[in-house]
Amino acid sequence: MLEKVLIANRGEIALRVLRACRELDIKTVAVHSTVDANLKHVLLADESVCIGPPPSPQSYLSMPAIISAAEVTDAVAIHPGYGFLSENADFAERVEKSGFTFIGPKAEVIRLMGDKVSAIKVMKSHGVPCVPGSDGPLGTDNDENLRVARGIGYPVIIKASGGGGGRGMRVVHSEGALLNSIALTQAEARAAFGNDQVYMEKFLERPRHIEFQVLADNYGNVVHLGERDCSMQRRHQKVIEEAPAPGISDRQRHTMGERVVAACAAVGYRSAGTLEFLYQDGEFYFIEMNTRIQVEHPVTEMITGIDLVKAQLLVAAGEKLPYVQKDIQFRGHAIEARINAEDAKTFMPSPGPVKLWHAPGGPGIRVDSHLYSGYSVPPNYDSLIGKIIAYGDSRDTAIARMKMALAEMVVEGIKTNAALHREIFNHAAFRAGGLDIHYLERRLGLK
Ligand code: MV4
Repeated sequence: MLEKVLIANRGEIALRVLRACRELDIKTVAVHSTVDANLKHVLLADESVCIGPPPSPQSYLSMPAIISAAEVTDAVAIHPGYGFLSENADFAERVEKSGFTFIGPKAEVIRLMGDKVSAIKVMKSHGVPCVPGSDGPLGTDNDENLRVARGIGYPVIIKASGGGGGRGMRVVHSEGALLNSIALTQAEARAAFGNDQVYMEKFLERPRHIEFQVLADNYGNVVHLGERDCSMQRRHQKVIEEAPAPGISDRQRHTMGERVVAACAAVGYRSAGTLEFLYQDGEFYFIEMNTRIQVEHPVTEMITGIDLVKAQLLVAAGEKLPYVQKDIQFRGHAIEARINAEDAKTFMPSPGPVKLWHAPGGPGIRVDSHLYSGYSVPPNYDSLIGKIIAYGDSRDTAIARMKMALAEMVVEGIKTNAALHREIFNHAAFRAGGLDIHYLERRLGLK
């Protein structure tokens, strides 16, 4: 087993990784910026190292600071969590070249998936359905680009190959706007990602966002853990996620699962990963792959009974997956509400001292949060302060439990988005399930 793991992250996910390490008797090193010395996982870790000032580029994004911290503490492996350096192929490579284990996929696979054009190409070639599109990067031939768009049919979307997660894209509704839109997206992509490669897809107007979780070891064994519906989002920030996705049949899950597993096996995938799809009119379309543990991983854990972070640690230690696909059973329904330190109406961040934190509980309620009374939320980072995960034998039970949990939770001193959640979970349209990715923004717009 790994002897000592450095946790290259902060907040709730750093605490989640620390807890998984503790279960496996792995020693932990927390790294933190100067404003983060009082983070819960820093106080609990076996050792901690201050790696720099509050701005992320000088601390949580500083590769030399993190690798030096691993060196001085004799850590053997680094868990990157999500965000920060988690999908940085150069970081994964430097970690491994420095003699540590990177808890994630191989650097070359992170790089392959980081380039959306190559990710789509490899997925498509292994039978994963993709959005009708340019099947590769757009070239400089205007007539050819006009032909490609005409073939797909308007509206189309131009996306940066180096983008992802909502960055670097532009919808084009008619032929007159195409060439200018391509040029603008290229210019933005060059400035933002240092890579002006763009591609074209049919723009789906009312899709749901459904993603498949995979888990793989170092020996070619890959399983899928079903799907999550992440359609409830605002400005590309997910608000609520659930598993399974409402209305997806066992048959569809099985078919899609087989395909994503085959594709991941073919690229030599390792660790936890997520394939993002758009789902519209009964069809799945792959759009990108995330090569990290995700914020919403707990809903999958709740319906499968598999601890994804422990699994990441075990496969990083060289263990084989202890299960094959037929051992994976899906049971019940889980929903996650992301609790942010922000105004529930304006979404303005609300950092500051937490005067009182009272976590909800009871049957089927899991709370992943680093909050404690007396903790102060710094203004420098993401506003996620915790996640409530409600599990039940049915979606209705999970929702009922979530409503109780939201009513029970107390956070004093800072504002949170709990009131937004209380409203959503009481709303008939949400209770019916299967809403598209624009629903929340449309509805917030009406108020
Ligand atoms: C799309 C799309 C419609 N059609 N691609 C946004 C984030 C990035 N992961 C891909 N995104 C989209 N790609 C085609 N061909 C709509 C979106 C999209 C979206 C996707 C998932 C979750 C939220 C979204 C919000 C706006 C747009």
